[in-house]
Amino acid sequence: MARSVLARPRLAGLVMACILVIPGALAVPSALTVDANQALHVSAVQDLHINSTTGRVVMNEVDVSRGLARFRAVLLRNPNLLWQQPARRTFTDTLLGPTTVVAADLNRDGHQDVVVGGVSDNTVAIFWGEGNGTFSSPQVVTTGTYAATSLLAGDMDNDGDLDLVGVGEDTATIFWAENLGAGQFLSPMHVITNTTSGPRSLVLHDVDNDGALDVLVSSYASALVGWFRNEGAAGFSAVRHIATDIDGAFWLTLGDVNGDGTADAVWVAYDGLVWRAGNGTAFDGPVYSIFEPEYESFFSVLAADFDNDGDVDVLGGTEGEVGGGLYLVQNQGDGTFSKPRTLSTDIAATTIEAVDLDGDDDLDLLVASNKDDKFIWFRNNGGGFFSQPLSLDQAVTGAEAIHAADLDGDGLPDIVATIPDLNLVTWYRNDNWASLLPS
Ligand SMILES: *[C@@H]1O[C@H](CO)[C@@H](O)[C@H](O)[C@H]1NC(C)=O
Ligand SMILES: *[C@@H]1O[C@H](CO)[C@@H](O)[C@H](O)[C@H]1NC(C)=O
Ligand SMILES: *[C@@H]1O[C@H](CO)[C@@H](O)[C@H](O)[C@H]1NC(C)=O
Ligand SMILES: *[C@@H]1O[C@H](CO)[C@@H](O)[C@H](O)[C@H]1NC(C)=O
Ligand SMILES: [Ca+2]
Ligand SMILES: [Ca+2]
Repeated sequence: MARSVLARPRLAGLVMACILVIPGALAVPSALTVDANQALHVSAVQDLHINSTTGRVVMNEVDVSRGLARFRAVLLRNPNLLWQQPARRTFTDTLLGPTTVVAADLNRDGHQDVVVGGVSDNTVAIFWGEGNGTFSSPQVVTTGTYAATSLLAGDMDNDGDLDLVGVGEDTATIFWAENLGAGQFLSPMHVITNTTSGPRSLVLHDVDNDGALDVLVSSYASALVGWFRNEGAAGFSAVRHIATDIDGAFWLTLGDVNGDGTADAVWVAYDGLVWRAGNGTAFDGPVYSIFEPEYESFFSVLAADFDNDGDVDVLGGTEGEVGGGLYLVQNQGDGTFSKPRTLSTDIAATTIEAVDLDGDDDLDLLVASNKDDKFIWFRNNGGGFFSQPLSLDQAVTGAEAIHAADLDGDGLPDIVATIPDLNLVTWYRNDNWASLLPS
């Protein structure tokens, strides 16, 4: 533990802060003094080393390992003591009302491109990436009546390039734009449905194991969680219900909740988080409740292994009259869930995504909060125990979409986001955030 803290260049700062934060935890070496305000000062560090036999951290002949360990625990819980908010990098401020954003290599040059939808003039625009953080000016790929409020990239026609699938909340439409390769898209777009009013979240997954990506959608207005089967050249089937008798469906996601090797559907119902098993052909069996809070309504949900114990947990965000909350419900290994753990009670998550931002092999949490005008992330300290929120950007009126992708080719996920009220598409470079934080 202490060894990795000491391996860092900011050693002196750590030790000093350690003493200031938790003075009681340390034996005080002669080089330390206490001032009238009870602050401790290191007047001279004559010697600071790790004993190679014992592994203990020794300062001026006094063992300070315990103090450092306590300090590390404080930092893990509140890494804001070391965290610095990254600079906002702007793609553009000229597209009107950008809502959704996704990154994908659309022209197969090995670099991530950035696609933005939902602009007020019904365009889907691509910023072509050069793999080093430089992007082209926006290229409008498709115009029409379909303002995308959610976009995903997937190879819908199995020709080896990534196509774009979008939902237009206002036009009851789910469409896909066919990539002809090299960044050209077939016009007009293919319409999967234009009768699903208010489609919200979108998932691409091969539900029936036939090698073609199907399109799953949830719609609050249509009280629908359903999927459209990709039938190849024949287009898409009519909607197939994941469940009927739906009471409100904001957000849908997939994850193998019962560990049988098939993706199950997890969604936000009016009164809580629920799931239903996939069986390799469709969705089947009872709709199980995961968590039903008393005074809040869930808005967003993710299904992933947050505590690294090999099963799929569920993390949901609520939006209340005031504020909102974030809750992790851990899978007990068999599709039953433990009591929820609270990450926050004052963040209303509009968009959430799970991604390992600090390279320690667990899933951190990215949040855009429209209500709180913030982009933030929560660091997973292991075991699904999350840090306090770390600010990526704040005072961003109408923070909407957030998505992680390596935009500059350094192997670390960066963040791309939209702020429709300010006509902004922005990104935040991950310049090795892990090095700013305790490990
Ligand atoms: C390391 O600790 C051991 C056990 O306390 C002690 O005997 C030894 O002298 C220490 N080594 C150094 C270089 O201080
Ligand atoms: C990125 O690469 C392109 C093409 O090689 C080059 O023109 C541009 O200057 C580079 N940008 C940066 C920031 O290195
Ligand atoms: C929906 O799609 C059908 C069939 O393609 C088309 O005839 C109809 O005009 C569309 N409706 C709207 C509102 O776009
Ligand atoms: C899967 O579920 C569907 C829908 O309930 C059902 O028709 C089908 O028989 C099930 N398949 C298997 C293999 O259980
Ligand atoms: Ca294609
Ligand atoms: Ca788990």
